[in-house]
Amino acid sequence: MSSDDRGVSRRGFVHSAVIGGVGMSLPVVSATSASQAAAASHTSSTSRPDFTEQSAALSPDRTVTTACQFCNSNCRLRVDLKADRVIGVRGEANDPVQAGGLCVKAEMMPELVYNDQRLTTPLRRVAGKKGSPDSRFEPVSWDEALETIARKLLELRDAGQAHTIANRTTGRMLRGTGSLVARLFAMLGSPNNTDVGPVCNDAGANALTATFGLGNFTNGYGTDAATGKEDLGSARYLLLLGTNQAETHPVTYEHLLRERAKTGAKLTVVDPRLTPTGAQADRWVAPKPHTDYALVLGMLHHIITTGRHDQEFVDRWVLGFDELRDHLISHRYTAAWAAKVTGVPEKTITAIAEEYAAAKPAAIYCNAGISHQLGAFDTYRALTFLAAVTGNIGVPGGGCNFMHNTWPGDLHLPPLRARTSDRTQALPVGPDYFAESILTGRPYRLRAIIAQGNPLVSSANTLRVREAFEQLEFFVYTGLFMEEPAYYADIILPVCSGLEMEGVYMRRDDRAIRWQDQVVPRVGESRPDPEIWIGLAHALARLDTKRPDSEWREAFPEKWTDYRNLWAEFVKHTPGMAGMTEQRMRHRAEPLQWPCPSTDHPGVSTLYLDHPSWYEAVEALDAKHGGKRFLTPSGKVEIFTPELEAKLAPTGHGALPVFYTHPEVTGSHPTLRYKSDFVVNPINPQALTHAVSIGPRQGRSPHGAYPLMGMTGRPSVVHFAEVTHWTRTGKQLNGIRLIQIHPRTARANGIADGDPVRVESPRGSVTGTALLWEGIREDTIFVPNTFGPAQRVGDLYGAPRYEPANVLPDDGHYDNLSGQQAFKCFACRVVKDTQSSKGSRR
Ligand SMILES: Nc1nc2c(c(=O)[nH]1)N[C@H]1C(S)=C(S)[C@@H](COP(=O)(O)OP(=O)(O)OC[C@H]3O[C@@H](n4cnc5c(=O)[nH]c(N)nc54)[C@H](O)[C@@H]3O)O[C@H]1N2
Ligand SMILES: Nc1nc2c(c(=O)[nH]1)N[C@H]1C(S)=C(S)[C@@H](COP(=O)(O)OP(=O)(O)OC[C@H]3O[C@@H](n4cnc5c(=O)[nH]c(N)nc54)[C@H](O)[C@@H]3O)O[C@H]1N2
Ligand code: SF4
Ligand SMILES: [Mo]
Repeated sequence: MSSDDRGVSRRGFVHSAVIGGVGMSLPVVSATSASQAAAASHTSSTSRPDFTEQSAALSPDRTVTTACQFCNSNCRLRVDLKADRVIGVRGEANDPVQAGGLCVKAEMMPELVYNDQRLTTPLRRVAGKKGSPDSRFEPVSWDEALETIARKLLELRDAGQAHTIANRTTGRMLRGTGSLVARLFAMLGSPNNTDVGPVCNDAGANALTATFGLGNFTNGYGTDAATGKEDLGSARYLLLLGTNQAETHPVTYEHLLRERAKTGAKLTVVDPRLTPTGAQADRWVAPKPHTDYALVLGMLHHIITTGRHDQEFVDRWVLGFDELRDHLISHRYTAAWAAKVTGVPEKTITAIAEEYAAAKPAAIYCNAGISHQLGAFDTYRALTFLAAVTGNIGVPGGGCNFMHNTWPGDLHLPPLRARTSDRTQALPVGPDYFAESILTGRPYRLRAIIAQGNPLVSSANTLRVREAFEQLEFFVYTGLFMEEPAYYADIILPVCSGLEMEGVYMRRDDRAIRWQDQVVPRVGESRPDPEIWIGLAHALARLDTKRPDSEWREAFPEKWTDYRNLWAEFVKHTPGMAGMTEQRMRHRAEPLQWPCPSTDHPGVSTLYLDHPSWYEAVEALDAKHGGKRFLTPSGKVEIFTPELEAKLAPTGHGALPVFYTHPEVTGSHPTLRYKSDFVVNPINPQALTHAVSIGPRQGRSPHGAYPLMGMTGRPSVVHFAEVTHWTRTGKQLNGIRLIQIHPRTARANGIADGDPVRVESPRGSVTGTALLWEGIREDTIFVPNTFGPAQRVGDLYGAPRYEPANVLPDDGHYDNLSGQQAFKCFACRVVKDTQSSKGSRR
């Protein structure tokens, strides 16, 4: 190991994370230039001596390469061990995108291993009301735990209630777990193996599929090996909406900034608040929350009516351009109209539109700030039209880079030979319908849920979710710690953290994945998820009286508990991944991108690129698409087709987007009304959904009593989901929930910086500490999510136990197509908290 690669990785980002914190006192809109930032990070990384060299205590015996389990920058980790204990975590210097980088969270990977809060054995409830902090559990063997679950699942199946069994995934799992769950649910006869996608960023995938054919992030980081050209780094314009990459994808964002320092690309960041991402931008644009949809329609109108679109690309590749132009004109979605809705000056809207249309190539990036809106699908569709009409799709440095729509999703196992029966229609898309189902019995009542992840913190309207889980007949929680849902569980199953597992875990946004080696032994009796599901299938084999046990065992061979064997099946049976073998990935410093149809194919960076390597991949994905550039029915970019219109119409939507927003956005805007009947969801045909109509808000505006709008989002670069709240470093660096309020708004409410405050919405209230921040709209406050009342590690640092931010948003308003929850807007008020806050222990 060279001292250089040690230096780059261990210092770089922890260092800049600290600078980020201090930056709060800097003038709000001053953007550090990327070149300054790059220069600063270089000096800090290479010019200092490395005093770990020749340190007897800190010279590793061996180093294992693995990957970080947190964000989608998907850093490769070199983990140093001494006497089989982790003594250091370094970044991969030989990956040009990662460039040795890591963020502060890499150091928390070993803290998940060496952690006295870890669950170490399966547990069974022995006393206490569900949800009560006094719930008591006792250790049981794996066999007993899995047989208890199997018995309950078979009892429900035998009573004709298989459809009332549901599973809810999280993004944090070994890849392929979902395929095992799907197989087990098919054999049981339940359609409700739901994915976390609808609460994360599925709307982006759904929109991409409708317009271009594939539901994935369209471009890639680094050099495209097929063309030898830089992909996203070659963008001349970067338009970021609702993504705070500096804190949520720091290492890939740093790569973009490095490349931008070379190209001089202009960066526009659209976010109602100034973040470290916006701090790097040429222009920060702060629309009213939940109105990006209008902003994009206004941009489209301006580009098309002033002839700034790419007529040649449109003529050759786009269906429905004329219909779109007529639609924008007839609805008068002008930049002036958009300015009124968003609060962004008209000349700013026209300027961004002109810059985006003129720069070639121009790349769009979006993440949860767009996905967590009521109109997520339609907003994303409008964004795909921006790229389509300007010819920014299928080109390096362009595209619609809708984050977290990465790969793999659907990994295929060999065909299931066991009998399966027709399944009832699944609940309306999205796990966040669980509470509604349990509490109202509509369309039917769920009776048993198995969960990965944390619905008691991450699902909207927590108070309602609690009520539902108190009533739920049978609940299995799988996780690392005694988190909030554990207190509602009948059975608790301990899972491994990232360093304890071999395989493919996280993935980079651009469809790139890495192989990770196991670094340390498993903690206690914890198991990786695939092993849990194979074990459950074998428990079902032992107890099922209606199906020969051989059917369960053949469907879930024991040898799949070795992840390498499971991966080999995926490689063999999943279209477009024949080149992604364990042997090939294991030795790469860089991750490998899907699709990748053979071991000598470099993997695809730019989707839809008019290039032989793309057409080769298309052939492997689906021979019937052979020769097509876009994977839509027509082979072209589809803005409007009569078929698409007919498909979406029963849900109340159309191919051409009509503006609406959340009823709790201030002002008077069209919004959604939900019909009580169910229709089949056309973009998710195995599930039902409610149809909607678009019209004025019904009932009174909530803003008399709740004059502000609240947004939620990640607290800082320090925390990843709930997991890092269970590490000492996490709670030490960011144990307090800081509520961002504009100084004028704070003053008007008698609030000073650092005051304890309470944020109240029509649903509930949360506490926190006021952070007066000029970089936020005066009508908007920001409430960090992922805090929860069970996070006892904070007690060590006097950090309060907090109610989850999700007591604030409404679960009754969601995108009826994608299932996305509107986490990013709720009517609220903020008051000084006169009583000190203590969260309950759930
Ligand atoms: N208000 C608000 N709510 C939100 C969001 C928001 O921005 N605002 N964001 C939404 C988004 S984008 C997402 S993705 C969801 C996340 O929602 P979830 O996936 O439900 O929540 P996490 O906090 O990521 O899940 C953490 C849990 O995963 C467990 N865990 C960690 N690793 C593993 C593993 O390998 N296997 C298993 N079985 N468990 C594991 C941990 O023990 C912990 O219980 O939250 C959503 N909720
Ligand atoms: N450190 C860290 N990194 C993470 C995660 C984490 O928990 N912690 N989670 C991972 C996961 S699962 C996900 S999905 C991603 C999420 O990554 P991001 O999307 O970057 O994260 P968020 O903070 O949820 O939201 C991004 C921004 O949206 C803004 N926003 C809110 N409302 C609006 C709006 O109406 N319009 C616009 N334009 N912006 C709005 C917020 O102010 C916020 O700055 O991050 C991943 N990476
Ligand atoms: S959290 Fe993300 S940026 Fe930080 S080390 Fe892990 S993968 Fe890299
Ligand atoms: Mo997410």
